[in-house]
Amino acid sequence: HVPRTPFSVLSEDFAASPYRYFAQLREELPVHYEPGIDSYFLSRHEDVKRVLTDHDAFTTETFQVRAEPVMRGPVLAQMGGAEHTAKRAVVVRSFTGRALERQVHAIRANAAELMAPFLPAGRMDLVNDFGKPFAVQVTLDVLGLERKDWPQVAAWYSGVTEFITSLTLTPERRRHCLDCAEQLEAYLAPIIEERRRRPGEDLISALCGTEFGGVAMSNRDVTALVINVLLASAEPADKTLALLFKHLIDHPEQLAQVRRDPQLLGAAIAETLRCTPPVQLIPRQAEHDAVFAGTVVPAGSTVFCMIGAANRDPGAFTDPDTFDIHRADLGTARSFTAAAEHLSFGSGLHQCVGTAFARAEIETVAAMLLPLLDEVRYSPGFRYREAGLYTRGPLSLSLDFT
Ligand code: 2IO
Repeated sequence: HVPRTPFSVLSEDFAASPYRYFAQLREELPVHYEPGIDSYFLSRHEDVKRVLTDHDAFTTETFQVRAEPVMRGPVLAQMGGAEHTAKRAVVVRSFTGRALERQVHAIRANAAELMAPFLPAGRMDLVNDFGKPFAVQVTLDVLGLERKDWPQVAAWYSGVTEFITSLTLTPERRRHCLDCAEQLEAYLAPIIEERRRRPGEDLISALCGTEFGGVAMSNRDVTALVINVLLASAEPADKTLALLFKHLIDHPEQLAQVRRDPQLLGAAIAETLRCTPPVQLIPRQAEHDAVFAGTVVPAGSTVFCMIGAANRDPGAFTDPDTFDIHRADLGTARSFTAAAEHLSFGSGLHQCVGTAFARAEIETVAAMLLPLLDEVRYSPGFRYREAGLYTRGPLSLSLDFT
């Protein structure tokens, strides 16, 4: 007989197209153990939701090894109690309300400048020509860093991201990632000192002015949260924008509706996030033995929540594999709050702090692009490819327009 190779999230087949495997995983392997990395993978909506919301049973301690070495200190997701509440509030404040209104102006200015050179030719790679520089420049604006530094910051931050989002890492790559993190920290150090002396309206200044328990945040603590925001804001943004356009191009009727009524963009973004979440995995650590679908996950285990699989669970969404901005169970407004049914922003205490910002950012730029990209279509010969197991998105999206 021909032995069947056991399923592995580390296989080339899974990396090429994970969506093909999700139904079978949810039905037959809802608790998949991956021996190569000694971790469990959960794919059912109810199990993922439980892990993300039962904070006592599933901790974020795994970030100590998965993130702290490159974040140079603790990120928000690692904190708890009063410290978490206080520091989270500072970050939330810089991404909502008046601050968000200011940012929308910066988003428009960045987008206009970046798209201009590609408009006369009628061709643009939405990922590499536009999305990536756009995502990083917008984040630099929020942090109060110089936009001209973007290529350098982007290079360092991709090393940091690689460390956090790789399931396996060679010693050489690990060294490279740590080098990137050290250089990013060295770049930030004098800027942090300067903001302590002369604060502005940016997030770095706000963090420098934050006290917890009567003590100002240390350089280490500020650095970690700056890198935290840099990553969380920049890494998923170009992916979400490109995925939104891909879904709309693949569904011309829905594209036409969004063109006629840009108010539908919120729903289109929410449905894009549900169908193809840019962050596919969220790790936690089991505090005690836990049982899922009859399988024991032992205390101390690393558990990966498979967001893409959970979002397509027929127990949570009707006809889950269909992209439909009008789906009755979407709830556009809810999709960007703690009441969201999709899990693309996580759930519970550590749910994404940037949900409102993410919506405003993608909505603003998509509303600018749509009227400029008339008859938008894939460039001749373009072959669509996605990459990534942890964060996932199009490698490129070459578009022609009139
Ligand atoms: C930065 C993975 C891009 C976060 C992480 C160590 C913590 C946390 C996330 C997201 C997105 C990044 N995890 N943001 O999944 O802050």
